[in-house]
Amino acid sequence: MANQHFAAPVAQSDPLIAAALRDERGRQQRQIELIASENIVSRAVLDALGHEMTNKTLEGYPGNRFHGGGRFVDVVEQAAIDRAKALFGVEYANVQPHSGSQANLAVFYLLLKPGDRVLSLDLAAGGHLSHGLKANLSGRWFDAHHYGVDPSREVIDYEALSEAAERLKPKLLIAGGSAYPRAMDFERMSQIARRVGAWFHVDMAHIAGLVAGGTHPSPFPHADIVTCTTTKTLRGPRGGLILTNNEDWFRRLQSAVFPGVQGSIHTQVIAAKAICLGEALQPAFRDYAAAVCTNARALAETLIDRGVRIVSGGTDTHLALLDLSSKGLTGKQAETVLERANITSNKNAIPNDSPRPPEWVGLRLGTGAVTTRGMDAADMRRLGSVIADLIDAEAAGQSDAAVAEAAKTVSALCEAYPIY
Ligand code: DSN
Repeated sequence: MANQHFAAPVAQSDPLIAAALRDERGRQQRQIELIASENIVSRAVLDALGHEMTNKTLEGYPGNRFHGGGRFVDVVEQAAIDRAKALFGVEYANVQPHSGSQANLAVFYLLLKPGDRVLSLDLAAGGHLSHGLKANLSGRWFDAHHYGVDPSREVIDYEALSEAAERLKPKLLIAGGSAYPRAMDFERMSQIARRVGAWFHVDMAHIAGLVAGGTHPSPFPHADIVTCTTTKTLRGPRGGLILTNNEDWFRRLQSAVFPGVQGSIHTQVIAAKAICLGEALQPAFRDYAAAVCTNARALAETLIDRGVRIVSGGTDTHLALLDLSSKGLTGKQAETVLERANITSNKNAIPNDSPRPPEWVGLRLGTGAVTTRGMDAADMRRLGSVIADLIDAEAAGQSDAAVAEAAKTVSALCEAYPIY
């Protein structure tokens, strides 16, 4: 008789978790996902994530491991490294970080000492918590300062950034974030970094797929070091990458990841990373990346036409940031009414927003996942109109009818563009 430890499916062995897994699949099928950090991975990526490779413990790097039995994982990790290098046109890649934050931590471990100064995009201007937020280890251990956006145009104020860099003389200048909708001028930022003797680190987590697909300027050759996640627009598993052309750093970078900030690798995730990087190397991925940006523009323009203010007046990327203050709503109220109609989004700070999340007036929308489902600009105009109806109805305090109507449109779109 088969050993039940190996044979029993989760539905039999753990009904509570099986039900939650089933319900989550149903939720994803039924809802339109507009959270900018999410996407929908391929069946091949899912196959790798659920593979027995997860059983394998390994430390070290391909060909130089601390445990035996690693030859097939070596194949997988070497493929991930080679594909990352080919995709982003760089000399060196470390594919082991468990997340974008871990990748950033390894960069800090490589380049900084506790107390060193960093200069990064303010969280409320679209930055990321791992770039020096006081509540994060990066803000606790480093002397973090922030640059922001020009108050009228709401794009990075490069003059002010340059002045701050001259005054503060940071050791590391960090670009990138979670809610910045515009293309970043990496060349200009690298010039500022060089002038003040700082290293230039780009965290391209949100835009990695757009860089890979050629719809956002690449941080290379301007950045000294680049981190990203493999989720989001790159459409892969939860995990991180570190990329550089600096030969002198590479050996120390390897040690910074392991044993610096991590132990054994997530073997099955590295297989999934290799698959997603292989997918991103296909010509079709360029079409995908272009469609993501076309869709984001169509969504933003529809909302603008309906009187919703969009931070910076539009988007160059996969995301748009709505300012709901003129509608008298918080981001949380908007997030909630959208969710009642099966549209998933998240409240977000906008530049100069309240420090208290419940009072934030921003809502962040991203088009990575809907584009993966196959939706196009016409669908985005339909969706934008539905979202505007929901916001207006919520602002008027009468959202039930709008929610019911919107849910019908969402259901029709989900049926037209099924997943899994
Ligand atoms: N930084 C978070 C986000 O952008 O939603 C998670 O990646």
